[in-house]
Amino acid sequence: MIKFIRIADMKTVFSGIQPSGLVHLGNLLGAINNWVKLSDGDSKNYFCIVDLHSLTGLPNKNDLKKSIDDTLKVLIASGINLETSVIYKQSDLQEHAYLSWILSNFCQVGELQRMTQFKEKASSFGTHSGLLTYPILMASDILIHKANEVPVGDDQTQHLELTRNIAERFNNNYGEIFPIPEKTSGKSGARLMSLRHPENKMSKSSDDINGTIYFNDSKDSILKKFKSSVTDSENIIKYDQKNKPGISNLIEIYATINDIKISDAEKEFQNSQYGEFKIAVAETVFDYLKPIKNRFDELTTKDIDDIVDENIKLAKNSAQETIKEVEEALGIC
Ligand code: AQP
Repeated sequence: MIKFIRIADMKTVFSGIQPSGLVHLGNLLGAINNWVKLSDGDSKNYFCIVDLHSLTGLPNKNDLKKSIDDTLKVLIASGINLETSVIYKQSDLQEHAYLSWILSNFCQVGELQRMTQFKEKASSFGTHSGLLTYPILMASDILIHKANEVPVGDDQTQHLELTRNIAERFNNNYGEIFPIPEKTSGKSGARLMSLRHPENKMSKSSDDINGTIYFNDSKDSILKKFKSSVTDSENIIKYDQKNKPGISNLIEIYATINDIKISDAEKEFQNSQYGEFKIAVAETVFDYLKPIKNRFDELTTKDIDDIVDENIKLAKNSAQETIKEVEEALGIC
């Protein structure tokens, strides 16, 4: 087992997912798919269920518990290589919140108020300070493992930029403790849109669930959702995000799953009708999700408990090493 010592020049990857509902195709193609690929490379990887973040949505206790368990199972079932990767839950590691407090001193209130996600979410949930300071906790998630690379969807670009600024300010004041992390995305799939409202991103908490494909949707449901997806009246399968957001989204889904170029997907369907194309995309999605769903169903409580027990120790070791360095740098040890 390679797992899991800090080797000086080994790249570290961190990414997280909120247990704020059922994992959807956007999470899978925008993030988890890339985690699976990275986990077969030579980096050490931390993939975290960021349950403290999801508290900003004031979830119901039972929903949150179920969502944490399901998200953990999806990550394990997704095919992430557990030899090179640690999967754990954020609230099992209090070091995240501790570092977040320290880092809050390196972040301006105005920067937090300018975050697009804060503006959007503050209007739906009311403005509590968790929504405002959430990006500092995200910075601490990334920096606690000294991550060099953060594979996330495009919606997280602004938060990652803030993390980089926070790390630079800390380093400028207290010495080179943190690497400055880079955002990475796959070739495509970094921003999947709702099938019903292609101007909005596909999301767990969307009002219209028919616009979101969940990892455990049945074949019937997937077909229905794609058949009723919003497109345009041209009947030309061409990628044009501005004028044809619906059909472009379907092309993107097809190309990402098949790992082909957008132009090759366009060529493949140049003589097809929208109806035919929608069914082809739906079938591709079903075939992609099927093994994940099967592995999810097969996982036993013992499998999961064993993975959780081993992984939390590894994550804790890494976090405690960083905290020790940070405390020494600050003079609070
Ligand atoms: N539509 C998307 N397309 C591509 N990537 C996406 N991600 C989320 N939506 C899309 C990426 O999935 C990872 C985990 O996301 P998250 O659950 O932590 O963040 P989120 O943006 O809050 O996800 P949702 O589904 O939209 O949840 P709600 O509705 O609760 O806000 C991240 O890498 C994200 O970029």
